[in-house]
Amino acid sequence: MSQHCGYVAIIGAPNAGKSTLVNQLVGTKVSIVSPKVQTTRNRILGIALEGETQIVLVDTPGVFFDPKGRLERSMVHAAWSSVDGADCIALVVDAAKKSCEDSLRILNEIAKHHKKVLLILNKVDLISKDSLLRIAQSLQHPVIAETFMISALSGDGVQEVRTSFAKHMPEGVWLFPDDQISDIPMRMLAAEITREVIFHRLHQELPYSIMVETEQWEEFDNGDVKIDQVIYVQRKSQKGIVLGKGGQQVKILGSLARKQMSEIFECTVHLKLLVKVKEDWMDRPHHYHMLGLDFNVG
Ligand SMILES: Nc1nc2c(ncn2[C@@H]2O[C@H](COP(=O)(O)OP(=O)(O)OP(=O)(O)O)[C@@H](O)[C@H]2O)c(=O)[nH]1
Ligand SMILES: [Mg+2]
Repeated sequence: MSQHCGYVAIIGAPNAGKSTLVNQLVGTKVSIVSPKVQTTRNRILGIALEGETQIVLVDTPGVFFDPKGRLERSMVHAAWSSVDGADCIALVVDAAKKSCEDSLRILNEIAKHHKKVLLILNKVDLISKDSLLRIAQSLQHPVIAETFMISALSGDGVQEVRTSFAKHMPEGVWLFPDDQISDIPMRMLAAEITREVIFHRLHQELPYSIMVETEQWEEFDNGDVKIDQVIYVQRKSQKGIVLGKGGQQVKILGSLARKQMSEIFECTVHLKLLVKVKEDWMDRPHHYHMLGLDFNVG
C-alpha cells in the first residue's frame, strides 16, 4: 500500500479545544491546554498515524478579529498563515458557547482562501442534543465538506475525525520518522508545561502575559536532566503572586511542572524556577523568535 502524508490546519476561536483535540489525536501532550483564552501562542505540530497515513496536525493560536498589540497580531497571523499550506482545514467550534458568530466569521474568511472545511463541533459532553443540532444548523456554510460532533476531552467521536483527516491526505512519503510526535523542541515543551501549570493554578489572578524560558538544559550520565527556567512577568505585583508567601506558590508550581516533565520526558527532572519582572518582554524581538512568531506583523 502506498504512503500518504499531509497537513491539517486546526483552527478556531480561542478556547474552542483545538489543542485538546491535537493531544487526543497524537495520544500524548504536545500542546498545552488551559481554561484561559489565548493559551496556544504559536504554530505547533502534532503528528498522528492512521494505517499507512501520516497526519501532520498544525495546532494554531485562536483566531479573533480585533487583535490588540503586537503579540496578539502575530499570534493571529501565525494561525491564518497555516491555512494556505494545509491539505485540509478543520474548524473547531466550542458548541457549548452561546454565540457562534466568531466561527461564522472564520468560515467566511476561509471561503476567501478557496478551501473546504471539516467542521468539528466540540464539547458535546456539555450540551443537549437539541442545542447541538441548533448550532449545526446556524453554522451551515457552503465551504463545509463534513461535520463532526465530538468531545475532545473524553475522546468521543475523535476516531471518526482521525479517519476523515487520513482520507484527505495526499499520496506521498512520510515527512517525519514514525516515532516522532511533534516538532516542538524539548526545551520549549518544558517551558510550555510550566506555563500550563501556572495558568491552571493562577488564571484568576494573573493576566495571560507571562512567559517562560528554559535557560539551561543539562543531561547527566545517569539519565537525569537538570532544567533551569525563568518565568517572566510584567509587574512586581505579579511576581509576588507567582512566588507566593515565603515562596510557597512557586514551590508548588515547580513540583507540579517537574512531575509532568518527568512523565513526558521519561526521566528524573530537577527543575529550578526563577521569577523575573520584565515589563517590556512583549516588545522584544528575541522573545518572538523564541516562540516562533514574526515580530513584524501588521
Ligand atoms: N467539557 C469539555 N471541555 C473541553 C473539551 N475540549 C476542550 N475542553 C476544555 O476547554 C478549555 C480550552 O481548551 P484548549 O484545548 O486549551 O483550547 P484551544 O482552542 O487550544 O485554546 P487557545 O489555544 O487559547 O486558542 C480547556 O479547559 C479544556 O479542558 C471538551 O470536549 N469538553
Ligand atoms: Mg490551544
